[in-house]
Amino acid sequence: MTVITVKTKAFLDQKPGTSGLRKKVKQFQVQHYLENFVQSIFSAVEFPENATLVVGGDGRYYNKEAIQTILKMAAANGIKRVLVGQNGLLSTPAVSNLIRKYECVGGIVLSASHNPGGPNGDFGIKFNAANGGPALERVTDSIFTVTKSITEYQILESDDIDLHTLGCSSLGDMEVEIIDPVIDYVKMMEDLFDFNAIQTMIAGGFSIKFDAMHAITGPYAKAIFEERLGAEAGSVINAVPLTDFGGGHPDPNPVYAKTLVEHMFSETAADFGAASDGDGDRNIILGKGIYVAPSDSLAILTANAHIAPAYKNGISGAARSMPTSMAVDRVAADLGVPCFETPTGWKFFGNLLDANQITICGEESAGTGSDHIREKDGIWAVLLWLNILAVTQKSVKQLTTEHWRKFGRNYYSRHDYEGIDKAAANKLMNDLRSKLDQFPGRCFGLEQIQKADDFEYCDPTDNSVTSGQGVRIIFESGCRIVFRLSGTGTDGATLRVYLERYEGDISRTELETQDALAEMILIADQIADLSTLTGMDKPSVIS
Ligand code: G16
Repeated sequence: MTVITVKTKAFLDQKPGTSGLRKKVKQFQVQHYLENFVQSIFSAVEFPENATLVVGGDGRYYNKEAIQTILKMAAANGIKRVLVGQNGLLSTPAVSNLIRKYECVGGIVLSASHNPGGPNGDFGIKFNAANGGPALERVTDSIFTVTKSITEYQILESDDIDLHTLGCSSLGDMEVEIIDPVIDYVKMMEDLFDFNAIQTMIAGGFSIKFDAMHAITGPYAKAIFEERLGAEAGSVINAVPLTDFGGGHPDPNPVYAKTLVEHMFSETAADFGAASDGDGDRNIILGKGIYVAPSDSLAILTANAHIAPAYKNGISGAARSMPTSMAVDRVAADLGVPCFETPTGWKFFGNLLDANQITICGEESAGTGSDHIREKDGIWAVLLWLNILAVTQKSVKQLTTEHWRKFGRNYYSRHDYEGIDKAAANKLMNDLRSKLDQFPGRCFGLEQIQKADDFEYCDPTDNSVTSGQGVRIIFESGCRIVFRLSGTGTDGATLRVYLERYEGDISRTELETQDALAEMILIADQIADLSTLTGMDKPSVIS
C-alpha cells in the first residue's frame, strides 16, 4: 500500500457554516471536493503523534463512501488509530462521548443533521475537537483558509475497509477499530439517569412513542427505551436508519414530525412523545395533547435537572443561543446561577462547558444538552424528561403548565422562510442593519422599540468576539423579534424570524401560541417588509 499525492484545485465555497460544511450530495461527489476539505482538516489541525480519531456519520447517502475516503486519507496523513462506528454509523452525541471517553484528538462527523438525504439530498462534514465538541471558529477559519489555496492531497492506495465486522484491522500503518456504535452511549446514559425509576414508571403502564425518523437514533432508541427500559415493542417508530430517511425530512418539528404530533393530539395518544433528527442531537418533546416548545423544554429541564442523579448537586449555570426564548433566564435567576447568551451554534457553548461556567444549555432549534458531552443530545433530553416525570409522577402537561404558573410564559415561535433568493435575503438583512439607529423609540400600536442591534458575542473565557449574529429588536414590554439567516441550509437562503412575548399573568399562560404572538407577527412584517422581500405570503415552517 502506497501513499499517493494527488494534484487538485481549490474550491472557493468550502466555508463551514453554523455546523460544518453542508452541501448537496452531488457537490460532494464532484471530483476532489470531499478530499480537498478532508485534507484541509489534516493540514490545518496539528495532530499529535499517536493520534486517535473517531469517524462516523448518520448513515445518510454517501456516508460509507466518504468514510472509506477519510480513512485512506487519515492513514496517508499519519493518524495512528481510528475508531469507526459499525457500518459507518455513529450519532453526533455518540461521537462526542467516544472522543472524550477514549481521549481521542477529535472526530469527523458525516451528517447534514436535519437536512434531507438521498442522492439529491444533502451531505455534510464536521470536525470535532479533543473536548468532543464542534471545532471553534478559529479552527474552522483555518480549515477554510487551507481550502482556498490547496493544490494537492495525500491518500493511501488500498482496497476499501470492511466496515461491518467488529474488531481491529490495519490500513497502511494505521489501525482501524470497528466498534459497536451504541454500547458506550447506553452506558453513559445509565450513569446519568435513574433507569430504575423510569423502568418502574413504564412497567406501571406509562407509554412512549419515539419517532426516530428513519435516522440514526433508531438503534440507540430501541436499545434504551425498548430493550433496557421495557417500553412496549413498537414504541420506537421509523427505527431503521435509511440512506434517504425514507424520503422524509429528518427535522423534528411539528411540520416534519407531523405523524407523531397528530398521534400525540389523538384519543389514543401515548403518555410521552419525542422525536430526534438525522444525526441524533436534536429532540422535540410532547405529552398527551401538548407540544413543548424547545425553549420551554430547556427552561423546564433546567428547573428540574436536580431530580436526576447526574445533576443532584445542582447546576453551575445555564446558557442559551441568542434567538432562544428567555424562559431559561428566569429559571437561572431563580436558582441563583448565571445564564449566558451565545450566538447560534453549539460550538459557542463548548468553552463555557469546559470552564464549568454552565452545566445545561440549549437552543430554540430543538437542541438541549449538558456537560456530559460537548454536543446537544436528543436521547439525553428524552431521558432527563422521563427521569423527572418518573420521580415527580407528573404528566408532561402538568409539569409544563405548572412551570408557566410559577415563572410566567415566554410565548415563542420561529417562522422560517425557506429557499428564498439569496440576494433578496441579504438585502432584507442589510436594510434592517442600516436602520438600526432609527428603530429605538418607534411605536407600533402599544409596542415601543427600546433597543435594536446586530448581536455580538464576547466569549468570557477567551475574549474572542463574534459579530453579525442576528438583528435583535427589543421592545419596552420585553417582547423581542430577531431576524437572522440560517447557516445550515443548502437551497438559496433561509430567513428565520424569531418572535417572543412574555406573559406574567398566570391566568393567560395557556393561549394558543400564534394568537399570543399575533401582534409581534404583524410588526415583524412591517419592520422587514417580509412578504415583499421574501416573495412569500406566509412562512414555510412555523415551529
Ligand atoms: C446546527 C447547530 C445549532 C443551530 C442549528 C440551526 O444544528 O449546531 O447550534 O441552532 O444548526 O442553525 P441555523 O439556524 O443556522 O440553521 P444541527 O442540528 O443542524 O447540527
